[in-house]
Amino acid sequence: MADETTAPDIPTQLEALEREAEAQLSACAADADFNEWRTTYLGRSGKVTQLLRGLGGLPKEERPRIGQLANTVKQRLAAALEAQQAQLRRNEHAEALKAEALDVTLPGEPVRAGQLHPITQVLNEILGIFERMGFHVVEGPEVEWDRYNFALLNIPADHPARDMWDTFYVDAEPVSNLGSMLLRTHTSPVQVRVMEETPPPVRIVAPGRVYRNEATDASHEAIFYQIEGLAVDDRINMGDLKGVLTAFARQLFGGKTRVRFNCSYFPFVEPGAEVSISCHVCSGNGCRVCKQTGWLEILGCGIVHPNVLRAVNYDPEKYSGFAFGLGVERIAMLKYGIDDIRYFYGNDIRFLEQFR
Ligand code: FA5
Repeated sequence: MADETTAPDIPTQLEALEREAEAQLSACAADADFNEWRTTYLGRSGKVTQLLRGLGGLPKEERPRIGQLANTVKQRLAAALEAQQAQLRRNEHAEALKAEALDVTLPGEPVRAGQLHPITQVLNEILGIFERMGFHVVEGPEVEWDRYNFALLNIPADHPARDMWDTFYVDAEPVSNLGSMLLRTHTSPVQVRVMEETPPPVRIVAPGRVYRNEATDASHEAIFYQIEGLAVDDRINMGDLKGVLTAFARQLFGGKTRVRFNCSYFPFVEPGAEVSISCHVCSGNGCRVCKQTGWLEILGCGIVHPNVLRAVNYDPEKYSGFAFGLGVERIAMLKYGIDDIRYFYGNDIRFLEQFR
């Protein structure tokens, strides 16, 4: 019978099919290949199943053996598929790891370190100079009362100097002995606050932000920094003021700097002066920075007015003092040859980075 003669071929065919399937499997490299392979060999109408269709023609007693053989082949192929897929996953994982591998010998990305703002740097430098001369650093409020910003500094309500120091007022009811609440126009109120609290001798510098109701231009900001200085003791005179400020200017701008005192007017000092330094760019010969004058103005100063001393219950017959107030941005501009104050607060990193 035909079926009888084909029966011994089934195991041989199974073996050949298994070898073919294994060869094909080893060439599979992606999920799609595996799916196709599974359909071709193990699917419901795959090659193994098709071969088993011949089982029906086998003698009855042969069928279980051949059927079992076929099942074993199927199981082996299924196991081979799983193993091959797992191997592929491992290879992919290893490749991914390799791709992500970090070469620790490569130079690192530089960390962008921050820095102090140029105004903070100059402010610290100025304070350091005065601290080494024995001045203490103190601070006062930026939101002030009329009393401290003006009245106790010998600037009564109708004084014309108020126009020069016009400011921004806080929308609050004036308080009887303090007056209106405002943003301070200078650091001079700190003088008064310190003297109110401390008996002489006093030697302080007071840095801080001040506010003015004015249009900005190359040398004016509406918000800027000042440093106030105050020394009160018995027998303090103009010579002390000149000595301290000359020493300060030479430390900041160089030992050859010449210092000039011109008469000036501030209601809270008498006499008052404006201090200029010889231009450090042209050594006083005249250039663009000093507008050909050879001199650069750096601050206002003077001998504390007796009215201010009286207002804080200091006896002007016994004590005297000097005071000064400088603009930090203006000093920084002179020190670094910057021709527009607005660079400081323009937040342009290319400008700020130059002060590392
Ligand atoms: C005053 O503010 C006085 N309180 C200074 C003083 C203190 C005099 C103690 C006597 C005794 P003045 O308004 O001139 O003075 O300002 C002082 C400094 O602040 C100026 O020399 C200048 O360097 C700076 N400054 C003034 N206005 C501006 C502004 N709008 N922008 C930037 N800096 C300014």
